[in-house]
Amino acid sequence: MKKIIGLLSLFIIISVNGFCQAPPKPYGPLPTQGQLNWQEMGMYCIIHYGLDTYTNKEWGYGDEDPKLLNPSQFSALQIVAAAKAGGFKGVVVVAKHHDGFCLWPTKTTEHNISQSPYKNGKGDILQEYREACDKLGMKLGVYCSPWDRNNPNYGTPEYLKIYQEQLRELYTHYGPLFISWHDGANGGDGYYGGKREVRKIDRSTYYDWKNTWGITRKLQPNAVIFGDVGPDVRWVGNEEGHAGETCWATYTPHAPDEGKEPGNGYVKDYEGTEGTRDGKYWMPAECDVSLRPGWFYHKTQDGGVKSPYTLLDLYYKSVGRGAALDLGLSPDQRGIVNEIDVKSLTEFGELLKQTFAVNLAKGATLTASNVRGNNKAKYGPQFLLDNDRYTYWATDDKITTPQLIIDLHSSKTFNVIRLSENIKLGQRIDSLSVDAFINNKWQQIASATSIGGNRLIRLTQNITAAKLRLRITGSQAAIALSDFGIYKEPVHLTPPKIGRNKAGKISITTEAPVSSIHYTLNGQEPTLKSSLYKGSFTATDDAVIKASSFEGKDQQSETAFVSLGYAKADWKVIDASNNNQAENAIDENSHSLYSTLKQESTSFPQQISIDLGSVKEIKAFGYLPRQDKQFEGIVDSYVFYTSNDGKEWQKVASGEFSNIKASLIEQPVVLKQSIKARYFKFEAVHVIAGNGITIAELSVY
Ligand code: FUL
Repeated sequence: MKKIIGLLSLFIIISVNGFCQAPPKPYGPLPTQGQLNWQEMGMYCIIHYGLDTYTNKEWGYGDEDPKLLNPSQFSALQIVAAAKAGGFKGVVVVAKHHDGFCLWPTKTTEHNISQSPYKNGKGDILQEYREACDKLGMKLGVYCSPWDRNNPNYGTPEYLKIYQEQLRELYTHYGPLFISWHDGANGGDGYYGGKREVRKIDRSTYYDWKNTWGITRKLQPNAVIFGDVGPDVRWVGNEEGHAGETCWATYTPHAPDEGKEPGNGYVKDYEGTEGTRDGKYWMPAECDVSLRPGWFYHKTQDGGVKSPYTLLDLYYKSVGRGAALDLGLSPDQRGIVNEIDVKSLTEFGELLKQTFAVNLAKGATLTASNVRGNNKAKYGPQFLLDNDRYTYWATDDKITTPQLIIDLHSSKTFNVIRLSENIKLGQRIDSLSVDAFINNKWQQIASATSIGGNRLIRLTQNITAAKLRLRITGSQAAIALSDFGIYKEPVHLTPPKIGRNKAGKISITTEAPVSSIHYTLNGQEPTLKSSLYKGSFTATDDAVIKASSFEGKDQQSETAFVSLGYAKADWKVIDASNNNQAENAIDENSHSLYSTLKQESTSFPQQISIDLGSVKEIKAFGYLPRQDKQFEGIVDSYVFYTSNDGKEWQKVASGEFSNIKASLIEQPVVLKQSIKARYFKFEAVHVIAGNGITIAELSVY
């Protein structure tokens, strides 16, 4: 009896002291295993390669000839290796884009790779990606566009069966897949087996998403499903690669119209940027953005490849906000990732490794104001430094604003802070601050909201301190923080910015003073021996300008690279639907707008005609839409004319600016044949919203 009483009291003492303390109760919606795997990946690439690569389009119409697909060097291995060099963990292959052309030998449509000359019609690009991924230890996902501008049945229930069968084929033959990617684009018009008409569908019902997703669940149970409405991973609401500064992993999607069910392409997508605190579903964001301005390869965009530091910036704004970074790669006409792109990816990968190689907080002594049940062995702050995202420091249920002193033992210099919660227990923390002990007092150096699976805080300057303090300033429940790290991003010089004014003068500027700027006009990489920039200068038409900033002898910035079209000094508007401020369309200023929005007349088409001042050889033109995030007046369907006298016009191109709503970049149109002309006319046939047109800038190349 005595023994029993003794044991019992020991048990009570242990319980009171918390040795048996139960883990904190999960808070809110929780991630599935597939979502946890996805979160751990952090970044992957989406690969756009197909007939558009050969027609210079962003959205094929559906009538493209499969014979165009005849790459000289296609190599899935080179493409996947390029992604891997950038530190990406997988690739999402665009198996079918809106043009309906399938890169695998599907049984569902003739419009597929077997009709192309590639490997004499025996090719299977999906299979090649599967093998490349296996070889390189990368994961594979697929994007099969629901909208199909080739299929004669599109818009009928028959097509849904075809689409679902395409998914079945992909899931059955090319798994295991980590993601099934679905977008929301449905432009309406297309080839549709020769009908060349507009087809509208009800986006909330047509694809029967519930059952369609059921196919994924059955055949690829570990894959996450991405879409505007998830259900596993949501679109962040822009194609610029950034999540909101506050970004919740939970989300409740809403339809644009009250009382309706949201669907892909039918959702208040801007709400995806921040997500919803206490939203109904665990549905973290994916930030998709392409390495080049467009999703497909266009030679004219060779100068627009994002630099390693631009990618690093996007990494902080996506992965660093708990989202994933999905970077678009655009293999060129050879069927490989262009050398310019590979260089940027590789340097970005190196930069990431360098920055995050050493957690400078390792070895620190951590003292917490509260530990759950006082059970340090199980819930102590030491777990913040063990590199395991699921072991964690937890507090008692009532303690939601604890503090932690981090004694680094010696002065450390850092400029990045990393934190994460054990998301198996939900997203609990609302906000926190970090202080550093500098000049004998605590000074706040950083604060953040929505921690979740990953939170990176990039400081604007280096901090040197030996002691830090972490203050959780708001949490919905006892905290379950799993990681704390401080890192040093290498110093770098930012590349200069190259601009040209209406008078044709080129200027090269930097954000902060540098010792010198050097540039080239012949396409070569600038060195200290290249021309020294002394002030604005005039260059010949169509110049390719590359410039770098230098500090001392051994510090060089990344290269800024622009390929300028014809200078506009002699250009004049000779006619426009609204002559008021029409010159804004050709003033080399992307912020000034030519607009006909406030006019009485609302009829289309509307035009603007330009005199180039002398006869030029025109190879391409570009339309830059307004850059202020408004959609009114943005042209998505155009006709382009040229003339030698400004009276008789010849139509030389017409078409759509396909993806312009999601991606507000300059829309380049390469003419089938270059043409000599003194005048051009840009005609807007249709706009995405509003009763007039807006033009930030028109250029010819
Ligand atoms: C969008 C598409 O319309 C674009 O063309 C591109 O494929 C992008 C990744 O998704 O919805």
